[in-house]
Order: sequence, then C-alpha cells, then structure tokens
Amino acid sequence: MRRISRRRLLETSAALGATAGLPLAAASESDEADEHHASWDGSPALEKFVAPLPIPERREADGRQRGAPYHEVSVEEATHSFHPDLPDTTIWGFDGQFPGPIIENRQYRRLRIEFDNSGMPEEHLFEIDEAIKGTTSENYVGYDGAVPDVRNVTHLHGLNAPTASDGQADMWTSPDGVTGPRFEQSVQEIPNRQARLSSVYHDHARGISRLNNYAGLVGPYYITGWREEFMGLPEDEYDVPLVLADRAFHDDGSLYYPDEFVANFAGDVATVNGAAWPTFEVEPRRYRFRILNPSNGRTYGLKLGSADGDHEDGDGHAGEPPSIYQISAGHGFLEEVVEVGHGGDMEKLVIAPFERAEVVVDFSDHAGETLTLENHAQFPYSGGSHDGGHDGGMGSMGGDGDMDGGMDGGMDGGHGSGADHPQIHELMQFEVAEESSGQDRTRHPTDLRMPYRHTPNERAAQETRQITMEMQMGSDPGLHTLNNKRWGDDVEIKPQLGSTEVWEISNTSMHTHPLHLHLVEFTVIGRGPDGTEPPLPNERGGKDVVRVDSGETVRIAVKFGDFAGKYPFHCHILEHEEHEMMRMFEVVNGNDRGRGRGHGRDDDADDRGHRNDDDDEWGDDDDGRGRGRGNGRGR
Ligand SMILES: [Cu+2]
Repeated sequence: MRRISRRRLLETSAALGATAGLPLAAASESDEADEHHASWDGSPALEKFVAPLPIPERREADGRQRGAPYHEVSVEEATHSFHPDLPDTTIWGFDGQFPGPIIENRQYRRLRIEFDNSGMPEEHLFEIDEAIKGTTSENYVGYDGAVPDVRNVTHLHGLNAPTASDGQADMWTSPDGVTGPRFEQSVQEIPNRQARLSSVYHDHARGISRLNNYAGLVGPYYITGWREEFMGLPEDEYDVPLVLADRAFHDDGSLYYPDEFVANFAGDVATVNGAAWPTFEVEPRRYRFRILNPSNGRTYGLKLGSADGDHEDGDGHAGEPPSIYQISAGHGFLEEVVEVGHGGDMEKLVIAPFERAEVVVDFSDHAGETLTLENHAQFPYSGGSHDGGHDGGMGSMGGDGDMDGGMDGGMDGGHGSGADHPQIHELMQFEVAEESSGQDRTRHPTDLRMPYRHTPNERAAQETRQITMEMQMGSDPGLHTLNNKRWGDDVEIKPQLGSTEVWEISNTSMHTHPLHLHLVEFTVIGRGPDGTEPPLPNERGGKDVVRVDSGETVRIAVKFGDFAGKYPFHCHILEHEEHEMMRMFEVVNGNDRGRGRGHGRDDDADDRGHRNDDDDEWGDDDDGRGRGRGNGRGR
C-alpha cells in the first residue's frame, strides 16, 4: 500500500526485472514492450504467504462543502508492490493506491465526493479493443464528440443516489476535460439514506471499465449504521476489509491483460488488499472481515483450512479450522447469522464479482495455528451442482500438495483449466499469534442479535417483469445480452417511483451471471430451475448483486424508492457488462416533475420518502431510529 508519485514506469520497470527466482523464458522473447505484452505464458512464480497483508487506510475528508464532508479523490497512475519478489507494477489507483482508501460515512449523513483524473496520462495502460462499443464516437447515440482512450467515471456501488451522482457508463470525463454524453456534474452527492452498507467504489467508464478496474480503480465504501457499534462486533484494527482481486503479471511486474477482448478473463495470481497471496498475523480473538470481490470475472468459494504440518497440539490431533460466520451480504445485516464451514449452514461462501460478504471469524481456539483461506470455485463459474463436483476434487487432492508454487493454472485437470482459465485454490493465510493483546469483549457470532429490518417484499409488488440472460451465438464471440437487447436499445423497463416489483431473471447461458441493479437494494425471494426454491441462507438480507446460475431462474423483489431517472442494470462480470450485458431501467414519477436529476434535490427526495413510507416496506433503519434521522436531512 505504498504511494509513490505518479510516473510512467512501464518501460523502465522492465530493466528491474532480473529479480532472483523469476523464470526468464518469457522475458527473453522480445525486448519490444508491445510484443512482450502480447505474449504471456503465465505469471512469474511467487512464493506464497510471505507478503504481509496491507490494510487500506480510512480516508479523511478533505473538508466540508454545503454542510457535508467533502472528499477530493485523485485518480492516479502510480507504482505498487504486489510482492517482494515481483518488480513494482504500474497501476491506476484512487489516491494512487490499490485498493483505494476506505471511504466511510455515517448513515443518513450526506457526502460530497469528486474524482479528479486530470493528472492521468493520455495513454491507456492496456490495449483498447475497438470492437467493444463505447470506444469510438460512432458507438454513441446522439454524441459525435471525441472518445479519448483515457476516461473515467466512478460509480459508488449499491448507493441510493440521484442519477447525476450515480457514476454511470456514459458519464465519463477525460484528463483534459472531454465529457461523455451523459455527464452532468463533477461532484457526486451521496445521501447515504439507506441501510448500513459495505460496498465498493469503482470505475464504470463505458467500453473500458474492465480495463480501468483491472488497472486498480476500486476501493471500499462503507456506510456505518447507528446500531452496529453496539452489537458486539469486532472494531477498529479487528475490522478488516479483504479485497479479493485476481491479477496476472508479466515478468517485469507489469499487469497482463489480453489485447483483444475475451469474454472470460481471470488472473492466475490471488491478490488480497493489493498483495499477492499475503499472510496476515492475527491475534487469537474475533475479527470482522468485510470481503469484497472486485475481480473482473472470478467467483470465489471460500472456506478456511488448516495449513499442513501446523498441528502442533501436544495431543497430536488437528483441530477443525474455524467456521466463517456471515453477518451481512452488503446492505444491513442478514436475518440470521450463517455459519459457513464443516457442519455449518453452508459448505463454502460463494462470492461473485462485486458481491460482498461481511463475516466474523473467531481465532480464539486456534492460537499458534496457521490457517489458509481456500477457494473452492472453478473459473469460469457455473453454479452450485457443477461446483459440488469440483469440491470433491479438491478433497481428493489431500491438502495442498498440488498447489504450491506460484502457478495454480492447469494443475486442476478439470474442465476449463489451462492458461485461459487459471484456477486458484488458495488466497491467503492467517497466522494466529500465541497470545492476544487484550481482552476480547465482542460477542461470539452465534450470540449476535441481528437488527430487524423491513426489506422489499413480494406481496407489495405491483408489477412482475421477466429478464432473460443469454449468450448470443454467432460471429461475435462472448456477446451476452439481457432480454436480447443491447445497451443502445430503447429503455423498456419503467418502474413507477415508490413501487415494488418482482423481477424474474432466467439464465439460459452456460455460466453464472451476477446481476447488479444500480440505485436499489433488493430481496432474493426464490431461485432454482423455476424460481420456487428458497433463497440461500446467506442471501436472506439486502443485496444489490445476485448470482443467477446456468439454467436457473432467480426471483427478486425490488423497491424503487427515492429517485426517478435512468439507472443501469448489468451483469457484474466486467467483460460481460462491457460486451452488451448492460441495460437501463427508468424510474418514472406518475406526475413527473423531472426529479432525480442534478443535486440539491434532497428536499424533494425526503418528501417522496415520506409519501412512500405508508407500506413500511423499505424501513431503511437498522434500529427504528433511522427514519427520523433521515428526515432530518443528514445533519
Ligand atoms: Cu455475466
């Protein structure tokens, strides 16, 4: 998590590449940077569990503006160290960091934030494939201005915000001030008038968001509720984000991403908080981890395992690794704590791109042990039954005998492995110290009392819509669509402001698609072949991304509560989103007064909030006090 002044180090970093222990085969192929980048045989081998886990800082506001904390975040090119044996990497980062700093705000208090990319270079870090729409002006409807290679817009994911502050795909800005066709304002105003939240802020620029995210433009965003500090959860240095992002590297330390569009991209190196296969020394006590998955396309199936040879107990028996207790899927808290692990409610914690899972792990009975955070999901991911088979395979491997070295790719022997589909079986380690630095006053996760909260409800639904997910067969590989329509097609879904709808999302393609709706929080109400099976234990709570497995129909209840206007919904596999698996819905007001545009509409929004409270479905408070505060306009 170092921050170094912005410099173009792409070329010079190659000269530093002769680090001991790196394979030299790929490096000798060409001195030419472009050709070098075109050939890639896998990332250099990196020793696992030696890089210490970096902890992102909580960002201090840069001041106040219109009565709200104001952040001015620079979007920068910078150098970053992923691993002590890997030469420094040129990244793009918020404040020059990968992941970006934690931006945190109180529930019901407004925040103003501006992302400044004026210091960015003119040249993109990666090749831009112009076959992807949005990369040239011909691809835009009603816009014939320039489309600079470097352009950014930051979306604050999962937030209930006006369209102009939503950071949508066509709202980008270039370093020299060219603005995309739907750009409205550089300062984004975030009401934070919603349930407590763990989420991310990330780049969303049309045509290149997969590249901008991969370059590093992602960071944690939290809304802190009024109640959660009194629940007995681990806090401060025991409340740690785990940002899981697979990456691939050249021998010179530079990031590898294919020059031509691929529909499913995954790296062969696990990074957590910007370190490759890190290790984290923990005390024998409880920790809260906020797991965020901003990987472009990789779904993880998480489980804790005991590292080999670490069972030093005098009686010679190896203890079970601790369970992972999930308390939240992003918005608010789950209805009940979900135990993930052997004998728990779920075998593993599956987390698709841009899903979140907040968990508590109790290391107190594991002093002196080393535990591995394992991944039991195949890439590309297709869903539960399929993945169960993989799980058996993992078991039969008998520990991590096949998993050492830096390259997991192709060792699996299962389908889809190899350089294009590298499998990653381990993510990081926890080294539990012998002693704790002080008394742990937190509650055991099974004793936590989850705050009750209303969430969108099927019974209130006034409309049911069908959404289909399909891969288009034809000459355009990897073209995915929603309802057989593309980004540029007319908006057809127009929910009424304040109404609740049921969306039935059916996936006829081969892989799982995590569908994200901007603006809203929704409830999963059914899944399975015909959408009638109950939601998974860890999706009984507020969500904004839901996995729809191959051959499955998932039903969600959505309330379109506070803002009118156009908002995207899209697959959150970035390569899918970018290649047409993104559409818009438009929230309309019956007596439309042009709301939801621009800022300074808080009064309007609060009025609407009142009007829509009668069904009490949304109940955006953790503790029953929130609504009063919400109407107090976030002071
Ligand atoms: Cu998808």
